[in-house]
Amino acid sequence: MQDNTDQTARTPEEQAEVDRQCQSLALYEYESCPFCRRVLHEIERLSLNIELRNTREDPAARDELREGGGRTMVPCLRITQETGETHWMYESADIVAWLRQRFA
Ligand SMILES: N[C@@H](CCC(=O)N[C@@H](CS)C(=O)NCC(=O)O)C(=O)O
Repeated sequence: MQDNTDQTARTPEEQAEVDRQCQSLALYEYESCPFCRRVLHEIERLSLNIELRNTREDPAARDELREGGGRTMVPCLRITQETGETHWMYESADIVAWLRQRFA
C-alpha cells in the first residue's frame, strides 16, 4: 500500500542535515518517463533536495550515466559513498525503497 504520510515535519536543523546527505545523490531522469515520475513523487514527498540530471536535455548527463552506470536507462540514482565510491542504482522500485529506508 502506498504511504502518503507527510514526511516534511523536520526541524530546520534536521532538514539541513538531510540536505547535506542529499548532496551525495543525483537522479538521472527525464520528464516523460513514468518510472522517473514515481521516483520524483517520492523525492517530493520526502522533501529531498536531490540534483536532477535530465538525460534527454543534457547529452553530458546521458554520457555520464552510460559511462558510470553502464546503461542509459532511467531512472538511475547515483550514490556517492563517503569512501568516494560511486554506486549507480537502477529500478524505480529499488530507488523508492532505498530513499524511504534512508530518509522516511
Ligand atoms: N524497470 C525499470 C524500467 C525503466 C524504463 O523502462 N525506463 C525507460 C524510460 S520510461 C528507459 O530508460 N528506456 C531507455 C533505455 O532503457 O535506455 C524501472 O522501474 O525503473
